[in-house]
Order: sequence, then C-alpha cells, then structure tokens
Amino acid sequence: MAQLVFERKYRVRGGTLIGGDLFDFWVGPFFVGFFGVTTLFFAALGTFLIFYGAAMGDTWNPWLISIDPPPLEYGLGFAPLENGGIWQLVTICATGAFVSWALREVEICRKLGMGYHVPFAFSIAILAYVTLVVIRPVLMGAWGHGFPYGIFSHLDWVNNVGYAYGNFHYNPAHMIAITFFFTTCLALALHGSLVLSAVNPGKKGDEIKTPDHEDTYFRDLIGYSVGPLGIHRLGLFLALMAGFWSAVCIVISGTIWFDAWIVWWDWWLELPWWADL
Ligand code: UQ2
Repeated sequence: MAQLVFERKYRVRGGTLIGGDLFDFWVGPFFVGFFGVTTLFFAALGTFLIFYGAAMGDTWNPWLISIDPPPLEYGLGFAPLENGGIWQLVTICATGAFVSWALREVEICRKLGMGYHVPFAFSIAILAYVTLVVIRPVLMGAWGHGFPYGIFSHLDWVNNVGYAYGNFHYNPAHMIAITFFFTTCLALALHGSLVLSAVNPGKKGDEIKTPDHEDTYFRDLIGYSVGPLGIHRLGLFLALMAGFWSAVCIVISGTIWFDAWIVWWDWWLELPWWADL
C-alpha cells in the first residue's frame, strides 16, 4: 500500500490512553497525544534546568559541565537547588519524559492495532536508567549515590564505583550483561550481512534471493537456521537481556553485596569436596 493511501486509512481517531480526542491529532508527521504534550513539557523543563545548573557552575566547557547529585548527607531528602536540587529536578524531568515517550509509543501501537514490543523494549532502557538514579540510591539511602549528569563526570563516577568493588569485571551479573552485549553484536552482524547478501546478489540485474536462500545458507554452514522471524525474536531477547543484566549488576552492588566482587567467587573455593584440602 502506498504511504499516502495507508495514512488516509490508518490516521484515525482512537487508541489514546488519556485525554480522549483532546490531543488526538498530528503536527506534520508527528502524532501528539496527551503524552506528546507531557514529553515536550518534561524535556523542555529538564533541558532548561541543565542550562540553569551549568550557568551556576564554573565552566561552559561541554566536556566538563556537570549537574551533580546532592552530597550523601542529604540522604533521601530534598537538597538546595545549588547543591544537588537541580540534579533531583532534572532526574524527575528525565524520568517523566522517558515514561511519557514510552506511553506515546503505546498509544501509537493501539491506533495501529500493533503489538507493544517497541514500548516494552524501550521500557527496559528506562528501567536501566531508573535503576541507576532512583532504585539503587533509594535502596542505599541517599540520592548522592546517583550518577552525575556530565560527560567526563559520569565517566569518573563509573570508574570510581567500579573500583569501589575491587574490579567490576568480576561481578557475575556484569559478566552476563557483557556477554549479551557482545552476542547482540554477533546476531545483528549475522542478520544484517545475511539480509544484504540476499538482496544484493552477485550480478547486476539478477532478481533478489528469497528467505529460503537465507535458511539454506545457514543450514549449509552450521546445519541450523533460526529463521527469518526467529532471528528478530532472538535479537530482541539478546538486546533486552543486555539492558536487564546491566541493571542487575549495578543494583546488587552496595545493596546485597558490599565486598570486592572477586571475593564473591570464593564460593568456588569453598565447595565441600575441596574446601579443606
Ligand atoms: C537465520 C535467519 C536469518 C538471519 C540469521 C540466521 C533465515 C534472515 C542471522 C542465522 C542465525 C542463527 C543460526 C542463530 C545464531 C545464534 C546466536 C546466539 C548469535 O537463520 O533465518 O533471517 O538473519
């Protein structure tokens, strides 16, 4: 179906979660909806606050600007604007904008009668962010455990938190997350190259090859094809697991595990059959 015909058929009212018909319209190509308005509100306010915080700081060097969380002494209370309060407001705005964006995706899914896979996937990314700046700080009792909003400053934070637990690469959940990130790259590289090889056959003017060719390629190579639908299920699973285990690896550090992560592996040395050798 041509795009113009398709749009006339599917750009119809309905499917909104909130606001009824009030915001049920488009601006140019963009669907608005109640959550389009809240996305814009939180994103604009948050961006303004970041510039306001930067203006209170001592540099306009983009690498060095940093909106820092409150000192640990403020615990889970509100902090003064100039001492972490801006960070708290920016965190509220960011979370509000991300959740609004996810709900706007849900409304578009409902309009089109599609599954909710895209907002579900995005919600895992939101979970990873919220784990860092809300869930873990709350579990540890201070907003000061959140990461600072700055280019170099957040890198320093990752460095320091990593070494606070010895060497973070010994964190088993971190190992699982990294394995999923790498496997996601492998799967997308296999998929992208396989699809392009099928639609760009050797000679100019040749017809493109079919999914049967793709299946046969991998059956010839390794005796198995996961299938043209299956590779997308696998890819989504791998990517979501990468985000999920990233959230797990940080939320267990400082909440249920306090030691260097290499010490966790002592369970191996303490297995009963060789513990007292
Ligand atoms: C496949 C298939 C595709 C693909 C790919 C495969 C026709 C167009 C890449 C092959 C993938 C396999 C065998 C799974 C690899 C497993 C991991 C964990 C990376 O069969 O169907 O569709 O793109």
